[in-house]
Amino acid sequence: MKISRIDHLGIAVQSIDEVLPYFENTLGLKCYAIEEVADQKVKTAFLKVGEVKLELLEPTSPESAVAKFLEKGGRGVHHVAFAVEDGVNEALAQCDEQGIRLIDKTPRAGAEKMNIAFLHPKSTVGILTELCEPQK
Ligand code: CMX
Repeated sequence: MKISRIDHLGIAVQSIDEVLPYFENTLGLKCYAIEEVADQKVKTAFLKVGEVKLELLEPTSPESAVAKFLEKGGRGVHHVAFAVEDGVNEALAQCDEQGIRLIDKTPRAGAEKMNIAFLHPKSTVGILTELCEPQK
């Protein structure tokens, strides 16, 4: 696969409202979008750091993957998202061939008009990994 950049870091939080003052007032970043991704049961807030984005993830349901992560004591960085130039489908096929465990066998719609797919952290040195590309 051809990774062009880190698109974003996903950061799990209990409440976007509670943590935004840290990111905006202390770090001086600006939240430019808030979007709910119903499919993933999360509310997201985006801030830019140069070309890389931070995606704050607040669960909207106890069944959300992010809610489970927080419940089990997970904090902070939840996933790393890589932009793939040759497409998520192609990247997934290559990962599958190499025996990497896929969470998503086909891409699905994520925030910011991206197609996304996750690789299981058990196959990716413990880092929940997202592959993404802009929707066409
Ligand atoms: N990073 C690293 N490891 C993680 C993890 C994470 N974010 N989430 C879970 N794990 C680990 C757990 O620690 C656990 O390890 P051990 O077995 O050693 O204890 C293992 O993975 C299994 O975890 P679990 O708590 O039993 O949770 P599940 O297997 O039910 O789910 C996962 C884990 C990764 C499959 C699930 O969270 C998932 O499908 N994630 C992808 C979707 C997602 O995260 N969506 C939210 C963001 C959406 C967006 O950005 O738009």
